[in-house]
Amino acid sequence: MIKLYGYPRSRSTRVVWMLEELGTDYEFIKIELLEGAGQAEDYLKIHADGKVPAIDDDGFVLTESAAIVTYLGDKYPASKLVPEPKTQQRARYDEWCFFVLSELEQPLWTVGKHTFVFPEEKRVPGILEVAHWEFLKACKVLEKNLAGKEFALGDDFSAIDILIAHTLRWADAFGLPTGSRVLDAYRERMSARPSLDKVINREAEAG
Ligand SMILES: N[C@@H](CCC(=O)N[C@@H](CS)C(=O)NCC(=O)O)C(=O)O
Repeated sequence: MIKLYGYPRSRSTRVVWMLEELGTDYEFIKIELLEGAGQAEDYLKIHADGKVPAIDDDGFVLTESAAIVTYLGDKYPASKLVPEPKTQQRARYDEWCFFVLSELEQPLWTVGKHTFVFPEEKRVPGILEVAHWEFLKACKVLEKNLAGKEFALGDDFSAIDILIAHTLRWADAFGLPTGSRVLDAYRERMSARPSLDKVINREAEAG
């Protein structure tokens, strides 16, 4: 059974969401990040930087949320949650993945780091305004791409919707408006998926 090392309402939520969409069994192992468990010697053997998520699939250890979600989609091709490798649709999926991680998440995480993640002496308040501006720029691009579409890749839900919607839900939780009705409606549509209730329950069980 796949082991997922995670922490509720973190980037490991993306992997929990994917596993719930797949309907496969998995073990959720909570890493008590706030108590420093990420830096424990044993956990550093799994994730060299002591972060979540990480998975252990029968001895194969993988980190990075987008890489894990994609790996799981490839492992269960019948789910059609990740387009087949070596196709144009897969290239489109990859394009979205890189966009989410490098353009959309990056300024959002800058806001997170400089408001509640970093120790106070490392926070630079002046960066918040420029990070929000950058986030809104990325939102505009996303809006153009999502306009008139039910899902990011067209008519069917896919793993990229998990990555985008999770990031938009994070922005909402951080109190950062997207400034876009299209994006807000998309986020709410994705949030209404039954799998997300299961994600919330599974994370709540972990404490
Ligand atoms: N790019 C990584 C980022 C992982 C990451 O930063 N995880 C955070 C939780 S959302 C973490 O574990 N932070 C603990 C730390 O920085 O020590 C991914 O997408 O998996």
